[in-house]
Amino acid sequence: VSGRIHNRALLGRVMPAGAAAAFIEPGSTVGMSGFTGSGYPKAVPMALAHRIEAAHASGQPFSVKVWTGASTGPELDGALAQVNGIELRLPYNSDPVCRERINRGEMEYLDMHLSQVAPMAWQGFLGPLDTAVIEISGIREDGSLIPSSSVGNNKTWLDRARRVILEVNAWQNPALDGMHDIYYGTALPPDRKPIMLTRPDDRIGVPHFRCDPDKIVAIVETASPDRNLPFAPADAACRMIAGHLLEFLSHEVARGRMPAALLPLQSGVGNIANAVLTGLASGPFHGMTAYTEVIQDGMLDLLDSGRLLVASATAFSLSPDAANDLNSRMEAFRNRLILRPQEISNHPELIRRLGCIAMNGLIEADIYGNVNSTHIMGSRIQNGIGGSGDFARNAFLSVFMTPSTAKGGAISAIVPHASHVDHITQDVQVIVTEQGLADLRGLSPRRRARVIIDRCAHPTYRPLLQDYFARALQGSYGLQSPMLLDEALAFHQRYCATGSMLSS
Ligand code: 0RQ
Repeated sequence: VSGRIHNRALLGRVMPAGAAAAFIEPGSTVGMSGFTGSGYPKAVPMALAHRIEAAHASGQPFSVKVWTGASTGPELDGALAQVNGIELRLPYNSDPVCRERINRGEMEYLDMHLSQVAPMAWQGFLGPLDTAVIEISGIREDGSLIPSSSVGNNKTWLDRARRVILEVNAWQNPALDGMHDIYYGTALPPDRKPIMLTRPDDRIGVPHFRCDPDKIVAIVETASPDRNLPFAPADAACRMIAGHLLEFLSHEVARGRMPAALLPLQSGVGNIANAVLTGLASGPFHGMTAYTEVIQDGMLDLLDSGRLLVASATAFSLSPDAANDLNSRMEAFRNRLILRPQEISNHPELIRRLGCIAMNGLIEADIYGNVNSTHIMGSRIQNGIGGSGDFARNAFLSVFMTPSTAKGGAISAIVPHASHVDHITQDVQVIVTEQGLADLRGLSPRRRARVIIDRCAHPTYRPLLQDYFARALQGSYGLQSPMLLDEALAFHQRYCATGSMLSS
């Protein structure tokens, strides 16, 4: 026993993962903790996967619907998808086994704005929640729960589920206690009240989850690390993207359009977003804050550099080295990091009030600035929209970043027409590639097209895009956003047919 369970009555409910997983019925809905590879349950989902596998081997159907905060880890999404145990998954996934199943049409996937998941669960749109499986770092004497390395939708799953299974993970640092801010003031319309958070470091809630002890049917003790992939070292393209963006932000400060400490930063997932944060650590800005979803390696570097004063998020998303580093120095960071429920970290009201600078990755952007963050060639899901929509629409400044090409140059990230749209042109103010930065604010669609093609497209694709745009100006049905209907997706068609968007 880890000594992390201080409530005597609940000590009696400790059991092995297999016994806990037996509470989960075929066809039921399970709300799991976990957000970008942290704070997800690690033992019960594996035990459930074994149960499912055994059921399938004896010819019994067995699958569950899985709701989470965002992506989790191989012991959850990977293990359950491997045995074909997930009927429906929401709201964000980056697991490769799940991705394959989704793209083969074997798994339903509901890709949702992360801020909307908890409210929709409360509204009842998603159906009933049977079981919550939540990783925590401890149970207090009074039965309240100490959250672990992500908060995500845990508060909502604990409140809404008929029964609760807890995983108490002794790997999680005890110094996490006190870092969380769980807000219990949300309500459904017409009873919603303003959320009184006006600075990224405001605390508006309590440090622990409440949970009706009668609903807790099982507690499983674990001691396993969060599993995350290391970030790739920043390559030349990443560094150039970061350089263009830092130069632009300096310019905005010089023009008096932003304070010298910038505005609260939001940074998405992925290598480029991480490289921008690393760049900021040696840039000219001091006294920065972050109001974001995930704390990745670059955010810790920024805190270490002293440039970033405080970061508010819903989860850590760290490489194994950074996770170990943070774990060894958690005390030092405790007062500068706040983890909140994702409906608060991503709340449109708060993002708009604080005036965040949103910085997210993209799959492709079209010449008018519509952004596709999720689908390859219009139909294959990569990850999901995640929180990018929550932030892009409501931010003070919405920036999207990408290398100008993918797959060794066979794909242009700038295309005549986006094959799928997650962020409409009105929600996209700046696009950055290693080629340059397009400031789209105040520009009409035709002007946007010229700037995006000239500043962001790769030189190999620029003439093709210029040629398309010139002909669209001649042959389009209307001239607000010129388009050749029979050619708009020709880049994508060519890639699917030949493996390259370049014409032969
Ligand atoms: O695939 O690994 O097979 O080579 O997409 O691309 O260039 O490594 O970039 O890691 O920054 O991810 C949009 C996916 C970018 C991410 C996306 C392929 C590319 C590679 C990854 P391989 P990179 P990144 C906060 C905000 C949506 C959610 C979001 C994302 C892989 O940023 O998921 O913003 N965003 N959340 O080869 C074909 C293209 C491609 C392409 C990239 N045009 N065509 N493949 N790739 N562009 C966090 C949360 O919400 C939780």
